[in-house]
Order: sequence, then C-alpha cells, then structure tokens
Amino acid sequence: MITIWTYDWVPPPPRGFVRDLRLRWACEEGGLDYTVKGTPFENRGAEHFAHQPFGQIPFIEDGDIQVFESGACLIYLARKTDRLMPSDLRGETAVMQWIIAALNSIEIVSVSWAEIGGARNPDNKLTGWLDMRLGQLDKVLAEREWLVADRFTAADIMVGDVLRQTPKDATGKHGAIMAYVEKLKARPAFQKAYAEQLAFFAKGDEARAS
Ligand SMILES: N[C@@H](CCC(=O)N[C@@H](CS)C(=O)NCC(=O)O)C(=O)O
Repeated sequence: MITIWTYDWVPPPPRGFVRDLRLRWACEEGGLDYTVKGTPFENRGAEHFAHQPFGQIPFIEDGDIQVFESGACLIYLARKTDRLMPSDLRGETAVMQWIIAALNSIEIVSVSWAEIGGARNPDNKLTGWLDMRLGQLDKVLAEREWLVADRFTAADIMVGDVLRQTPKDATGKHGAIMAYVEKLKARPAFQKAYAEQLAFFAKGDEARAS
C-alpha cells in the first residue's frame, strides 16, 4: 500500500492546491491503492527532514521505498501502472520530459512570478517571461488533446496541475490552456482527489479545535 504524506493541516487558502493532490489524482487515475497521512505543518521535526530534506511535502512511502519531490513521486507512481504512462522507452521518456518541463520550465516561473506579487505588481519583472512560456505551451495544447501518445498520461497530471495553480490573471488569455485545465478538472479522478484533500484538512481543523 502506498502512503502519500502531506501536512496534517494547512490554513484554508492553499487547500485544493497542496501538492499531495497530484499524487492522490495519479493514484485515482491509475487504480493504485493508497492512503494519505499527515505530518505536522508547524514545527517540522527531524523525522520529516529525514524523508524530505527541505521539510516540504509531498513524499511517499511504498514498502521500503521512499520518494520525495512531487515529480519524482509521480514518475514512480506512473511506472506502477500502464494507465498513466506507456511502458516503452519512447513513451516513458515523452511523459518524463513533460513532467520535468512542467516543474522546471513552467512552475519555476509561475511560482516566482506569484511570489513577487503576480498581476498585483505592475512592475513584476517576471510577467513577460511567464507570458512567453504560457504562450508557447498554449500553441502546443491548441494542436493536441493530450500531451503524449494521444491519451491521458501522468504528463497531463503535472502540466495540468501546474497550470491549474497558475492564477487566471496569467492564464486567462490563453484559450487552449484554459480549455485544457477545465477538461482535466472535469475528470472524476481529479474531483475525487480534490474533494478528499479538502476533507482531509477539514479533519485537521477538527483535531486542532478539540
Ligand atoms: N519541488 C517540490 C515543492 C514542494 C512544495 O513546495 N511543497 C509545499 C506544499 S504544496 C511545501 O511544503 N511548502 C512549505 C515549504 O516549502 O516549507 C515538489 O514538487 O515536491
């Protein structure tokens, strides 16, 4: 049984966007058995750092295998089922390149942009960079339904989640991106993962109140 670790509680604003969602979603799509456990959000201890050297979440445990970084976790999960990634070298590589591109060419820009004020900052030096990246991706998505092999794969989970997390102030004018994100959000596996993340943190509220 796979254990996905997240925080035991987070304040309301990030709920629905905490990165364990990518892994919940992958398990739901892939038909993988999993459970979710919480580690303290405040006062992260040595045990947390032993699993994730930056004190972040998510990380996973599967028997004696431990993985941190959502991209690495997603690739690990995708290799456990043919529903998330083709099993040939060409298909596997195509999925991995998009997962890495999502994290290393898109999320690094979108998170940094948001960090320095996003659209609220009229002098945001990263607006042009982000807009260029989104424009490039919009062109790709305008020409295909899925990123790899004409079917939904883990590449769509990572690219889709990074785009979903990017404020509409930035993505709104990119029609193919908007349509792609809406299509992904309509998937039952996404909706289940999303609802279960909200419920998980609501339980954290109850535990803190008692
Ligand atoms: N590159 C990491 C980023 C993980 C990350 O930023 N996690 C957030 C929660 S979604 C976190 O733990 N933030 C608290 C912190 O960075 O100390 C990954 O993809 O796993």
